[in-house]
Amino acid sequence: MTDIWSFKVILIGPAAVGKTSLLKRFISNKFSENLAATLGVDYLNKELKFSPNSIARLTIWDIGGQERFKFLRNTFYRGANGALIVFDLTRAKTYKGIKDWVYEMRQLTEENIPFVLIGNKCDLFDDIGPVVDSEDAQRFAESEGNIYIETSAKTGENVEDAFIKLTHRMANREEIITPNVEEAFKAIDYEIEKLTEAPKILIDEKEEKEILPKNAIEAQGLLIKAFYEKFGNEALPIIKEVCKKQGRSLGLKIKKKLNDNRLSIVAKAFTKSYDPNDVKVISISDKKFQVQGTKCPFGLENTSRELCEAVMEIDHEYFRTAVSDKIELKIINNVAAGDSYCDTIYELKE
Ligand code: G3D
Ligand code: MG
Repeated sequence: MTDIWSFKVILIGPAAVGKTSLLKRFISNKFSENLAATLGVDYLNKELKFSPNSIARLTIWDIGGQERFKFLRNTFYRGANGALIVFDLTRAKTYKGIKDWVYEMRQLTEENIPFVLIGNKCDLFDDIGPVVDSEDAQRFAESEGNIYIETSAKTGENVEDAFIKLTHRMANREEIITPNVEEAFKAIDYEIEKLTEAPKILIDEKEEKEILPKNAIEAQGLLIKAFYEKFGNEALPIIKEVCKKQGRSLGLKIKKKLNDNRLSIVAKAFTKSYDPNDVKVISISDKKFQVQGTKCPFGLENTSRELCEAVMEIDHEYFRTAVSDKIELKIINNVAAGDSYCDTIYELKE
């Protein structure tokens, strides 16, 4: 059986080092002398057979190195599984800036993603001679647990090799996305949308300024808040009980869909039900899942910690059902209690 993997790869580095040329070479085995400077973000797909039984579907994102595209960086980096970090072997300045690129990448990607450091334009060695210390580049890449390769987009030297090596590294460390799970996620996305968004209430701009629920979850939040305001702490066990049932129902559906009870897999499906702008995954493994959010989907901001805990019974029960009843939930911060963001940890206690 052939394993199919999906990876997002980003191409980063200063302007004019040859990122777009490397991409074109890899995708279509062509080199074009007159590429227009990359405008904003561009991405291309390619299937790569990287071992006898493994195919990777790579989505390769290319960004202009120009400062003026800084605002696109979050989208660009989000969800990347690996990076090619490129400098120009004929311009020392491009190598000096590489640490800043690594730093930026580390800030804006979720985990310690693998990279291949690329010294490009090695075809010009004979004309120009060494401008950058290759051994230093190698040491730097290795100090970060990664590798260094010299390429030429012009002759094609080592270009495919760089992509293959990166793909191996992404596949080797990937505990989160197992083969074909990506396909399963597409199916559950639809399911989750139906469950959590139910018919969207159409509202015009003017009405939106009043507190009107935008979807079923916000409507549920309004009801919960009204109930809590009227009955105070007495309402909490009732809210908790109902939310637990809701979590169990969602958990059973996901369990059936995924047919895999590892925390990492369930957590990944769970995050897909949120707007990626509102949540940030801090860590994800089969033992622990930590996630932060800036917005409460129920609109419970500035109510109380107790109310948040009661409603979070949905998520807790979801994980208990879909993973194991040994899942513990710790709420470190929450916007309901007035914190600026929510921070929660789900841990599998054996
Ligand atoms: P970028 O996407 O990093 O900004 P480009 O870089 O791919 O646009 O390439 C910048 C310039 O370097 C281009 O030249 C391109 O032809 C050239 N180039 C890219 N890779 C190589 C290489 O491996 N060897 C040589 N000799 N040149 C390369 P122009 O003149 O079009 O600006
Ligand atoms: Mg470019």
